[in-house]
Amino acid sequence: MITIKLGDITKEEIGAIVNAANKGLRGGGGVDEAIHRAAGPSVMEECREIGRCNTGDAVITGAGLLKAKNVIHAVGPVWRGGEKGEAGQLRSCYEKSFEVALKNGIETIALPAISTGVYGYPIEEAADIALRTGKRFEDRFREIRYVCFSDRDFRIYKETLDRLSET
Ligand code: AR6
Repeated sequence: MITIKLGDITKEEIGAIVNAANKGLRGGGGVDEAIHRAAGPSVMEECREIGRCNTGDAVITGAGLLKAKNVIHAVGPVWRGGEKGEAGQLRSCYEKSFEVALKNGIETIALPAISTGVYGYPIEEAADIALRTGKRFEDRFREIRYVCFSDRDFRIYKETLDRLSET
């Protein structure tokens, strides 16, 4: 099942939440900062041990003080105009997030709109990739939950899912 909600992903009680991380797994702003702040230091310690993660890939850690059981740190692309392979990289980081979740027996997963904040990816195009990729994995999860942080993003996700469901 695919669901879309408006909210703060750090509050989700779920198998795993996905973080929009950077290659150095060193934390930063946006959802990354919120997740590390809420999780406490253990998640950053695990990230340090892992070291780094390429763009388009994802790694898993525990979730410290969060209600989720795991955090999957996915690295989306920086938007550079759309002709530098960004779409493939964004698709890949969703695929890798789902694959690492499945490998770890996770049946419910919450995801933010990766790359659409600091990294500047246009929300309409990013939502299309996020939801198309989710639909390909839908049967293998109990729930894939997209957590939007603004009314606008929430509306765009809803409209995109409706459109994809029609075809
Ligand atoms: N819950 C759900 N979504 C959130 C939350 C939250 N608590 N906080 C922000 N968002 P961003 P990026 C949304 O900038 O573009 C960091 O510095 C936000 O509104 O967090 O992938 C990292 O360390 C937006 O829709 O991630 C990297 O260096 C979405 O999360 C870099 O930013 C993603 O925005 C990654 O940039």
